[in-house]
Amino acid sequence: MRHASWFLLLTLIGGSALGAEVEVISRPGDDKSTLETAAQVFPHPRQLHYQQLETIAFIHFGMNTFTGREWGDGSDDPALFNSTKLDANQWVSVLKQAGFKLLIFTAKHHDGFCLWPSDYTDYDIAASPWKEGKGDLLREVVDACNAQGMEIGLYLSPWDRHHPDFGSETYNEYYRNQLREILTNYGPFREVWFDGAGRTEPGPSGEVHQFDDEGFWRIIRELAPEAVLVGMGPDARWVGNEDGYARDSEWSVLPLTRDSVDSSLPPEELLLRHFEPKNRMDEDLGSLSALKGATALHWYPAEADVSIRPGWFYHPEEDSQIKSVAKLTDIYFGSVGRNAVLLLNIPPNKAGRITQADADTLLAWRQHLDEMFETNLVKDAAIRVGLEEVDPMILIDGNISTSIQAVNTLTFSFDTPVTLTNLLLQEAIEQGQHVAEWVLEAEAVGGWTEVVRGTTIGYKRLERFDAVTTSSLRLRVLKSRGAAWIGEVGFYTN
Ligand code: FUL
Repeated sequence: MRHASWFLLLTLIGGSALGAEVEVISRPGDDKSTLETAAQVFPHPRQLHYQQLETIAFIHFGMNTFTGREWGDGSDDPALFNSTKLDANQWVSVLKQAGFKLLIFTAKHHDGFCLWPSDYTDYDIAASPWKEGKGDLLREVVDACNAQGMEIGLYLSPWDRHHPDFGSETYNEYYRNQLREILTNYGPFREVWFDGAGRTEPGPSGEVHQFDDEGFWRIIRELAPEAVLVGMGPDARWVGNEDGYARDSEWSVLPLTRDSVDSSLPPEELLLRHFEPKNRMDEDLGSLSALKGATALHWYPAEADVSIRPGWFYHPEEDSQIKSVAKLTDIYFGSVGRNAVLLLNIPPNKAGRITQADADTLLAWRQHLDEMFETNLVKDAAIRVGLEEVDPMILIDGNISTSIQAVNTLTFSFDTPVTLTNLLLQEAIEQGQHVAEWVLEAEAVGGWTEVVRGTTIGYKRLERFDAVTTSSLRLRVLKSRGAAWIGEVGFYTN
């Protein structure tokens, strides 16, 4: 029953049957064809890697740190940028201890001030007094990440309130040049974050800027092929709020387009040609009714972003408003636990350090999560799918690609009663996202009683509930798009 052998078998009998990150619907408008196609869409390896990071750190640092603003207008004097104890190694070391594996750094925010000495502008760190104009903060961050084994992501704000040509094609050329400059001289980058802000703001000429999105993505695919393009990019989407919470039903398979498509094109080409950058904020993005009318579907998971403080940049007056461990844990359940990646922002202060209070909170939060998920009670269960006994290791080995096909009820029996308060479920998403409804029940005097029920699972589903003590639990998949492959199950007490 090990998924691996099933996967191997399918691999042996032919590639295309396995699906891809983009799939064309053979009979658009037909429900059966739409759902069958949806079941075949699964992540590109770079998207799978990204989803498995679970939590990503975000650093907002720049001109706004010194002016106390959130959105600079691009007129601030570079002389304001100066930091006394700036230490990118401290950032990375705190974030690493807090369990992050990727850090996204704001090399340029909306104010246009560049934190590396750019060949394409004078409005950059070389014009500041920091290190007498010889500093390169992007280099320091990338070096610290590389030295400490942290992956690096790039935030290069498309909206630029300083550049005089914003609003015209000349600015696109500038942005393309800067992308090439950064991706050639720094890296390797694993994510590029395309902010949606400023897409309706007029530039100095009064024109709303028309971004060359496709041109930008193609440069990144060429120079940083492992990087996921997030936000206004086609590989992962902004969840739709800045609170860190995903939807209750968070599907990763979304309509790519309703236009006619050339099905002979490779998935990558279909994606770059047809993807439309826009905010996807509707509550329902992936049910059958949301997919209806699409001609092609793609793997487009959610990323939920939030700051540990009210602002994205550091402001001393917010020192007393650092989110608590309990709040961050709730956010974790509401993002990672709902099939999204959590992007958590931790802004360094003017001195160029993550404050002790932010660091302490982060470490306490991670420790709390580690303790919560330390002992998986499933290890002591006898597990059956229908009547067939299965090896519990398949469901607790931390590897979603060893999985069980939930053709039938999964039953977990214990020799002595267990008490649980938390549930973890994961689908083997390298095969796609299939489960649409499930229920966990416990055996009690008089029969089975419901513990918790939900809709989607996807990469991960986490639930908390009042303590239940029982010797037998069962998981039933009630609705699924084709076969439901369960990669991991966890029962925990805290
Ligand atoms: C938003 C920006 O306008 C904020 O300043 C911040 O960078 C946030 C992550 O994205 O769109």
